[in-house]
Amino acid sequence: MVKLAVVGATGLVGRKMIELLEKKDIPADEVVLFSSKRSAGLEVPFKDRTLIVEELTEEKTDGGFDYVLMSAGGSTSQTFSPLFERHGAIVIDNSSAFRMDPEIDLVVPEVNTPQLKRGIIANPNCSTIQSVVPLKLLEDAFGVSRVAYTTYQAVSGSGVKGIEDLARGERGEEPVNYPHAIYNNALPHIDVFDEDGYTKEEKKMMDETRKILGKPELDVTATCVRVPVENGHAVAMNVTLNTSPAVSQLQQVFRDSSAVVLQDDPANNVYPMPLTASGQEEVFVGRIRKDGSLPNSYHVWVTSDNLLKGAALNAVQILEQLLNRNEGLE
Ligand code: 11C
Repeated sequence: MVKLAVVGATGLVGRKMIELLEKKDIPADEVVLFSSKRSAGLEVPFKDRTLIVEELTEEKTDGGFDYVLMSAGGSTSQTFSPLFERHGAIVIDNSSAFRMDPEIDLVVPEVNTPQLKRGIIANPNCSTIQSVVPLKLLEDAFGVSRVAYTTYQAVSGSGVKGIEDLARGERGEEPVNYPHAIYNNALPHIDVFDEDGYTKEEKKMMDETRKILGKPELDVTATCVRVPVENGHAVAMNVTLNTSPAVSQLQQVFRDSSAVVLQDDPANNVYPMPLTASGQEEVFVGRIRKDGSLPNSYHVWVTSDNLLKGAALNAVQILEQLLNRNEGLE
């Protein structure tokens, strides 16, 4: 008997989580949907029934849940994830609230497995997830000593508010969510600026990459940019390896792996794009070439659906990992 909760069930990521639970036929005997008071009462079709979204309160965390998929923002997670944990659930949290806590696992199933010192597992930032999947393959094959990221991030990463601002711009209206128009523009500004000039999004990519790969000394830097794309993040990675393999060897590593899809035939205009990644579950890699300006260095272009592999799908894959592990114990 598995009892599952989805918190933030009416948000962009929460809705994708519910779709994936159904699509992947996750063996949950009971599913309870939670939201804030504002969205409580909404009806959500799930399998052969209709679920009514409930307001999450402290008392309801004691509902006998085995697993909780949490996508309700940092402050809600800070309050409710430890309560669910205390009542015996394992929480898979999509917020940044616990990611860098040394006791908390930060998991991408293709890369690492949870140690479960705590009953909270953090789901990484979307642009980090799609980057570490190909990086781990390069790390295992050649060793990675440095990575510089430049991101091209879709407005859906900001939730419905971001999509609304893009639509406002198309209609010639002023933005509400972003400090400048996103339509016909590119903003080198995601999340707030730190004192050293980096944004929190850039820091997340740097810190989370080191933690997930288990390489605290890895040289990582990032520039994160919001672009007027509705859905699907792209990341230009400049990677320095420990050796100097041929480009064809990198391509072969990606071709041989089920964790990524290689799309690298520029002569025929084949390369990963947000438009073709959107709605898909995979991480796509291409435009692989040597960077002659630095020893052992390569360019790798990566796209993925930021709401799926970048958020809801990765969380559901962590849940599948846990359920399979429990099955193995029986
Ligand atoms: C964005 N990456 O595109 C962000 C969204 O820490 O999970 C996800 C923020 C996070 O704006």
